[in-house]
Amino acid sequence: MGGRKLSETADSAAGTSRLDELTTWDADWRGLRVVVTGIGLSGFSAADTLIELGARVVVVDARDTVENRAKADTLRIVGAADVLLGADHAEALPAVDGEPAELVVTSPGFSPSHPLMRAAADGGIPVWGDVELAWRVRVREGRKTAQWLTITGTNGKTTTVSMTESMLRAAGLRAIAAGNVGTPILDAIRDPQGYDVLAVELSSFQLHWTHSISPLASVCLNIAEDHVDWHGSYEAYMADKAKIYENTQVACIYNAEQIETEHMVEEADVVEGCRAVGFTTGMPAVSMVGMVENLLVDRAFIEQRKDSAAELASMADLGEYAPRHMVANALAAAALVRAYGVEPAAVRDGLRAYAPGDHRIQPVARLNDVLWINDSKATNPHAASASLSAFNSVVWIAGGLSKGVHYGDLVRDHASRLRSVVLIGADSADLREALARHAPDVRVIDAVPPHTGGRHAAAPAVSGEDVMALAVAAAAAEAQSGDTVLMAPAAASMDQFASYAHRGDAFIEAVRGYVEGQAQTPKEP
Ligand code: UMA
Repeated sequence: MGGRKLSETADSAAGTSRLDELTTWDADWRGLRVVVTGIGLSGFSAADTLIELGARVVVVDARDTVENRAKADTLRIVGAADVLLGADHAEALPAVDGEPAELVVTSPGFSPSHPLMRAAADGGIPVWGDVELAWRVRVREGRKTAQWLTITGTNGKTTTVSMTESMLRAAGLRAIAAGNVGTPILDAIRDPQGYDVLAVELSSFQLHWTHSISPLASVCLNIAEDHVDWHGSYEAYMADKAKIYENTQVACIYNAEQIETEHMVEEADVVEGCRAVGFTTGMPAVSMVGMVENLLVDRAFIEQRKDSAAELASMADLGEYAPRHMVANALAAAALVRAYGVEPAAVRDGLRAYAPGDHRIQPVARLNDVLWINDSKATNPHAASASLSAFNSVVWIAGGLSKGVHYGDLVRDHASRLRSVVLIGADSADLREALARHAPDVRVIDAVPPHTGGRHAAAPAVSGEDVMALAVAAAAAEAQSGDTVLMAPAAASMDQFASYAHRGDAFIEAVRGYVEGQAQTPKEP
């Protein structure tokens, strides 16, 4: 870690002098020609903000849907120069009021290889994400300026950001979890009451398009292969994740059990005086938070850290199902809020108040000594591995959009705990192949038999609800007393479901249907 001046930004293109001045809400944004790409959650809030600031805004989105048309109408009413919907508009950057754009503000989903992003790069037009824009407008006369605590990682971001929010609120602060977790960061920034602290979840996509943010404290929880298709390579994905630490002011928090995150901190340019603080589920060394027996403790933010530790909370404060990675997330959240100055009692109270979100190792039912768990949020191998580790004998429901990742290690590491695997997903060939190679003795069952539409594009479509009902029926037939049926697909959901939440809901509904069906089945005398 080395100190550096904060005025250095990473705007790559030349001629950014006007943009360099735009570092507060009250700066002169009037007439700035901006193309906003995407009219989803973040694109809409970015366009709306820029219009409020007086910029001239053209919005582009490849999808011409009813929902997007309604949003387009709203933006036109509030003053957008133009809104262009449809695939034809996603090829070349439009002009704004007849002149080239001075700035592109993109939604996170647009990858650097997208034609519009390429056009911006070729034309020397800077590209900011909505998070960069939010950072630039966070200071506003007459409003309080929130500090940012930033969180990234392949898994556990949403849990950690929610725990962080809960701890901050327990300390009596006005705080909100924003960013990738769901509330666009610009909506949080524009809240009229303002916040003391923002707990900001940042995806690798958002980090890619972020250049100058300077959080009070930051953490990369862990790193494993994901989103390779978007970033182009694992190395590029890691490099974007590492940006979380840039310009951090007080504490860069790393995972002491994953050396890559420590290396990221070592390489980061941070504000002079910023400290590196580790978190571990083992005994903490000096400048770490960690565990001593069943207590979460702090050896980083207390004066006598050389020879003592402060108790933050106990395992019991984390609730009934607290696998190891949940403890790690709690420790990371604790380190973030301690860097801000939150007292230990608020860490404990925040953990007690925290209710885990749905779809994350969520117990759904227990019947005939079989536990049914929904982990639809396990959209990649790393997350699925964490939940498989928590159970001994598993009927595993898995598969979906693989996003170009590899399944070999996952299957090899967990082959011994698998009773059988029920495959969902329109095409789970990669996972099937890994199972054949690394777990040849484990039975693999297609939830949707191929001839009814599972793996053949020409076959009739099967709804997500039907897929899950078939998967649950197949898993029920496999499961024996003491088993866990775990739906942790290690893949994205969008090939068969609208989202991971839809996939999880379909699972819950199917399990409940199955359980009710069992209750109504007359028992043998
Ligand atoms: N679009 C295009 N072309 C593209 C990509 C997108 O035209 O190549 C358009 C789509 O037609 C759509 C809009 O852009 O109308 C969607 O933009 P987006 O995909 O960037 O999504 P948003 O609705 O803006 O939501 C984003 C995050 N989505 C993604 O990063 C994909 C949300 O995270 C986040 O909650 C929201 O901003 C608020 O900050 C979701 C997510 O799936 C939960 N994140 C990924 C993850 O966690 O793994 C990264």
